[in-house]
Amino acid sequence: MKTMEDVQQTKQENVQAYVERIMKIIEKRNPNEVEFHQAAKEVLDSLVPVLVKHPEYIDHAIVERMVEPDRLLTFRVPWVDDQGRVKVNRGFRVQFNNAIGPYKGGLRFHPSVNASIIKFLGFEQIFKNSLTGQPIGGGKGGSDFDPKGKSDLEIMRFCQSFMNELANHIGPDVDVPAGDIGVGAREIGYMFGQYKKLRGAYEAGVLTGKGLGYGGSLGRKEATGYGTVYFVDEMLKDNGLSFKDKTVVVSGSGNVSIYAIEKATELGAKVIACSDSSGYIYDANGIDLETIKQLKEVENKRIYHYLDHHPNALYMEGCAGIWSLPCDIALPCATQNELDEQSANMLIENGVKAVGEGANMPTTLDAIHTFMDNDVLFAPAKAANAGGVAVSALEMAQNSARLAWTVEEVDGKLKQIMKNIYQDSVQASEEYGVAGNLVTGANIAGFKKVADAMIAQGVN
Ligand code: NDP
Ligand code: 2IT
Repeated sequence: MKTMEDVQQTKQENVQAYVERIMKIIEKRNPNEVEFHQAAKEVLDSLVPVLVKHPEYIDHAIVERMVEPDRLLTFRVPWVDDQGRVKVNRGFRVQFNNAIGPYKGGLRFHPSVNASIIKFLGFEQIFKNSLTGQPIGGGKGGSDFDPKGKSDLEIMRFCQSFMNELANHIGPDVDVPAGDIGVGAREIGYMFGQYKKLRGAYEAGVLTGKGLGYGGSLGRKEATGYGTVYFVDEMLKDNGLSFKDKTVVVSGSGNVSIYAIEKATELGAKVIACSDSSGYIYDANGIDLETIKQLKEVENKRIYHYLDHHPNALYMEGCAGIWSLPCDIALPCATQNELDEQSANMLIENGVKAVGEGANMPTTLDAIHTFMDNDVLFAPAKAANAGGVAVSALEMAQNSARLAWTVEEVDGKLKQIMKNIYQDSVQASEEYGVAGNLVTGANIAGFKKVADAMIAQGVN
């Protein structure tokens, strides 16, 4: 006779096989899109326990529907450089899922951008946005345009041309883009200006990350980095630890990194290293953030210029070497797959206690497993870096109400949101039998809300 355990085992195996079949379909339909496959695999593997417990999600083909975007737009972006030459880039917007709110997600301008990268980011955004507790769906976009070395006027002409097409597909209740790599307040300003011109109307809530003088929210610039540190702080506290007197390594030196460094330092940590795509700096005294801000936010210079101001610091070529530095806490805040298994092993040998993903998918799947197998506390991106998009949703709320909240109000809400995400992820991990695994916990918590909304709204 079959025992209850046998029945459970069979169910588990059936669901595992079902998930593997969906993974095969994804690989066949989206050939060569390795980043999208990676993001989908991580989520699908973690959904097995929730699908075993809730077969209705299988009956309603929720996973099959979620992995296929509502639409993927690609378009030509022609622009004229300062020498009068015509250039052509490719623009993207993926509108993945709007079951719980308008599509929402950043725009990335980087030469590596392609359909795979935009789809991995858009897919993850569905679950991240759900975790924030705010009414926002999942989307993402960008272009293979390289902002490096471009003049301000070239950036403006590119942004205007990009918006000439994108404006046909977005709106405050439709799809609300924001920044990501290579897109900050300057680019959002140029795109907002063009959208306003094309619409002949002031629709403040169409973009977030706007300047403070025209509808931006206090605290948005800092939100992703601060939020990551708030989340990691919750995780540390839950395990009897804190940032106080810890040695921290933060990769990157862009928007997320700068404000992660700022908050970690405020909480008593010493951040000893950061990087850009060329290399990393190490300052045994703790990084002087004002110098980084001046170099990256004002002068647009490479990170090695830190040594012009701090000659005792060290600069090393190549960004991955940053993970060879001994530290208690590692915060990858630059880009996808920047921390591989070899780097994970180096960090573990050097005694790392916690890793928090400020960037999207910075840790490879092998490296995640290595951290977990070695009991390193691991804060996954969808949960840990959700503070940026959460404050974007607060910016939308302020725009709708035609109000501007104080920085204390926004930061207080951000802190509470990060706490809630941590608790929801922990609770889901316990409920589904993988206590302590925040990757699975966050994926399940984000998934369920969207899945339930999709069932309620019928097949579409
Ligand atoms: P920025 O453009 O401000 O900074 C990006 C940083 O990462 C720079 O230091 C850049 O170096 C480095 N970097 C970019 N690409 C690479 C690469 N291929 N290899 C090595 N280093 C690289 O972007 P953000 O700080 O906004 O974004 C960083 C990460 O955080 C991304 O993964 C993004 O998706 C994620 N994120 C951002 C949010 C936001 O609100 N901005 C919200 C949630 C997640 P260099 O200047 O040399 O290119
Ligand atoms: O990856 C992300 O969450 C972002 N780039 C921020 C998106 C947003 O809409 O604020």
